[in-house]
Amino acid sequence: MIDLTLSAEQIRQFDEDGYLILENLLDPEDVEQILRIARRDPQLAADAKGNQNYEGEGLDTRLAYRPGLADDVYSALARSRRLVEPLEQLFGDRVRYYYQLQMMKDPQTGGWQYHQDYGYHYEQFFYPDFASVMVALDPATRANGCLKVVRGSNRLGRLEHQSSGSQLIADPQRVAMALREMEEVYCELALGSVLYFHGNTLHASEPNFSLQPRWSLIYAYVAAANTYVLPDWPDDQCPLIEKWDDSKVEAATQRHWEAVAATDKER
Ligand SMILES: O=C(O)CCC(=O)C(=O)O
Repeated sequence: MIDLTLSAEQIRQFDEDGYLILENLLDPEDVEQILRIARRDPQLAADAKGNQNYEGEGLDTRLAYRPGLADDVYSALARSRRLVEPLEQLFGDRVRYYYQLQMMKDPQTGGWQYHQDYGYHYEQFFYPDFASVMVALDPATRANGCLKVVRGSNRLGRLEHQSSGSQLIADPQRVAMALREMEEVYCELALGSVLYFHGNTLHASEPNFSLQPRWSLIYAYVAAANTYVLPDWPDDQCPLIEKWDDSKVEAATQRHWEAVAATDKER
């Protein structure tokens, strides 16, 4: 069984820098299979929409947002101990799942302006014990618009956010200041690598002007002890994660693969 224990240095890095990349956390072949499913998945194609994450002119950002856990490979991965166990150590707590975002960043599609994910979800959660976990389904490079983060911006607290096209952006004056004071880091990810970033880490991505797609899965989680601000939040929307081992994730992958293959035959 893979040892998922983080070092004290990795935990310190996440606390100070606001992000952590774990290389080889997933098996690249498993990731390739998830991408194969995603590319043929009629439900995903139906859920995909274009966001205008810009004012005026720009390229649309293609994504699917999904609340709740389903019986599919994406939700199986969300429960995988490979993803969740490191996060438990970063939170120092058990983990509740919140939502998933599938980014389908094909060539000539757009990115995101600087924001904090807790900037979006401050109304739901009292504490910023919120993290996003990005799984690269294609290698993510600077050329195909990988995520960029501002190192240490998690320590700024939650910034004011305002609308810009389809998205909320962090106060542009504060972002400019952060970029003067702190380092902007392009998070290139190989297949199998996973990026963890704190809910207050400023992050953005540039459009994909390359010929290579950059698909990814982004899962949002909160620490189990976080407090819902909204009254009576139903537990099924933010369930406490029961971790799955590799064999359960593999079985879900196989089921989903057979389902998309059967749909292909019906067409
Ligand atoms: O994947 C990207 O390009 C950016 C995604 C993002 O900013 C987000 O999920 O909050």
